[in-house]
Amino acid sequence: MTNYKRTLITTALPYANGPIHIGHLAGVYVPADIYARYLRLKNEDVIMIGGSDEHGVPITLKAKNEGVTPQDIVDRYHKIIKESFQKFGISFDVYSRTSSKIHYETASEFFRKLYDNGKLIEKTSEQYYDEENKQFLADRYIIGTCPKCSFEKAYGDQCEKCGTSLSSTELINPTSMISGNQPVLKETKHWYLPLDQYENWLREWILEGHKEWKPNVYGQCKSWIDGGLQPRAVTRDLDWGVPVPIEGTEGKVLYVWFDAPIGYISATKELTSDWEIYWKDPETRMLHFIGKDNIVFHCIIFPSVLKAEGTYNLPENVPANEFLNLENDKISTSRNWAVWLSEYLEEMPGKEDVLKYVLTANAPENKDNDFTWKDYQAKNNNELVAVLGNFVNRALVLVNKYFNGEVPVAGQFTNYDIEILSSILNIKNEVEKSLDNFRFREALKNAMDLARIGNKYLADEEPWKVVKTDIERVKTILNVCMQITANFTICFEPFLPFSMEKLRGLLNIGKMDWGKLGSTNLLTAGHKINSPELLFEKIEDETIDVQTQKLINTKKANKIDEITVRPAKENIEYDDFNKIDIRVGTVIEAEKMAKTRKLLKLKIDTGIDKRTVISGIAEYYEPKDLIGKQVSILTNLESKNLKGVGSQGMILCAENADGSLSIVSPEKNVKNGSEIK
Ligand code: B3M
Ligand code: ZN
Repeated sequence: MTNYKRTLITTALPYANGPIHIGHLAGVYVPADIYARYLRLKNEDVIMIGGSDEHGVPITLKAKNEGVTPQDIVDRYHKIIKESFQKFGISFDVYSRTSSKIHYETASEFFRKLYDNGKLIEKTSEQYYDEENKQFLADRYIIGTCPKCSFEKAYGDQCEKCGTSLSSTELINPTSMISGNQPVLKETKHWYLPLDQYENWLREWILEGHKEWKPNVYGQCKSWIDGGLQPRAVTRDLDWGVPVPIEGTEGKVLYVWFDAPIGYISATKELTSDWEIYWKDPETRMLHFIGKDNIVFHCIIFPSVLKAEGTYNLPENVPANEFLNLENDKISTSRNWAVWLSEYLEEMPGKEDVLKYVLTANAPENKDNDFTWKDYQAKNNNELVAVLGNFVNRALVLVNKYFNGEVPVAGQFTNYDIEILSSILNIKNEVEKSLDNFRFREALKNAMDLARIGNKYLADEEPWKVVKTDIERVKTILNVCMQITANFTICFEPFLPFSMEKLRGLLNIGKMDWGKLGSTNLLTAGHKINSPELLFEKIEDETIDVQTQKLINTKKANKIDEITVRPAKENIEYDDFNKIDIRVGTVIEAEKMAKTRKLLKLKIDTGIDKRTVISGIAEYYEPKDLIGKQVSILTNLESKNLKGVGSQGMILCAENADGSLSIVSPEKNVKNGSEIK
């Protein structure tokens, strides 16, 4: 669409059941924000919509686990998410929520219109029901054995082990997560959108009409359409959500994926009474920014809903991204494997733009990509500091030093000067071309080329040497450098808004339109700038080590969580147990056994005697830390020869998931020789 009057940008509504992490940012919010800021700089009519998705089973499940209400959960996370987006500088025009009154009205009206116009079909089917709790079970409320891979904790809609999507009736030994009982099948009535009837239209609209969509998006649409579409239920038996607006449907709500995209409309209503021109005027261009797991909902299902309603625009493009991994592992909320935005903002204050930069430079645009803290550090130090920051700093320092902070007058330009100045316009064109095609990492790279050109120019011209012989020439060189610097404030504004605000402060100038980018006279001679300050700071290893250590701790904690507890052993008689003689003793000597990695030689005062015990705990305990420590010792074990030393007994240890050992000691000090029973 080349002739559009305005743009409506929607960003996927994050579930309000957890905070935002870098995967969300890289996939959706950073690119959407860059794009919105770019259009605003061009003075285009644009609005960017966001909000929390507050319905759905993940929220009710979390509430149940914590023993609070779903409303408590969404109130908590909506606040956290909204605040961290705001601090991070994601420039939503409105950040709404789907539990709002306006959304309930909008979603119910929408459903009602489809229902009244006969666009939905009514169908009764058998679904799992928990008789103890008297409720139908959403797919996520049922676990059982995966028929494909035999994983015992597969969900009713998907096995997270092998990735197969399932329907709950396929599970072997289905169990209700609410009562723990086996659910029964019971008839229930629901409303369906007959997607099969939209298949031909979708084929034409997307597969014929939108070949320009990103290959990952187009490809997914094609495989869904080619695979044949089935009617899709748009209601659920659940007590949290927008109630189905039909008489006699108690206990039924709209399916979360039916109401959530309508949340974009509700949010627009909340923003402006002119909402209809953004949704219905054919000269409005609608763009959905989403992650790849949301493609089918935004390209197939929601457009079919809009088409069924009949008066709304369809999306013009859906620039969905692939996934971002973290240190070579899939980001996961349940495993706490993420960099959380709220924590980042606290632990790395003033580094909002650094994260935006790294996430854009590494954006998972065409394939999954990886975030690592080492790379974060390298991009900050080698690019933001050494290229962009370095040029700006040198230019500002020299103007302050030689010309008292006044932009000098340019004299006769050399060919090289002219070449440099005209490259700004070339770069503008490149950045535009990339942004217009949603290629954000390429756009950022193009913008960085301007900083590279500037650095090379300074290195070639060496004004700090020329100053000794030709001050007039230095004036020209630094005038050129100041024009480049002023152009940065436009060119980098969409990507690094906080830093460019700071740079404008240093240059003592206001915000300028995108149209001015490329101008070689943004700063007139004599304009007074402020004293220089660093735009970006080097990030030291220690800072990065803190972050990587956090991830190492998470890995450890997860490993311990994953421990599979061995089944109980067979019962024994008390008399059998009574044969075992376990005493409390104190370590009185400890040393490493020569030529072994694992063994310590201990002398234990058992209260009965003082004896030598060889124990395989050398990797987990320092000998000196053991002296004086009370341990549990199995005393009547047949003595054993280990590496030529007799061991009279065994120190009892608990074995961790990672195989490490932890000595079992009495909780309070007791007399040596006390029996453990
Ligand atoms: N809440 C799913 C997600 O976070 C969902 C997006 C809704 S967009 C209307 O992946
Ligand atoms: Zn499986």
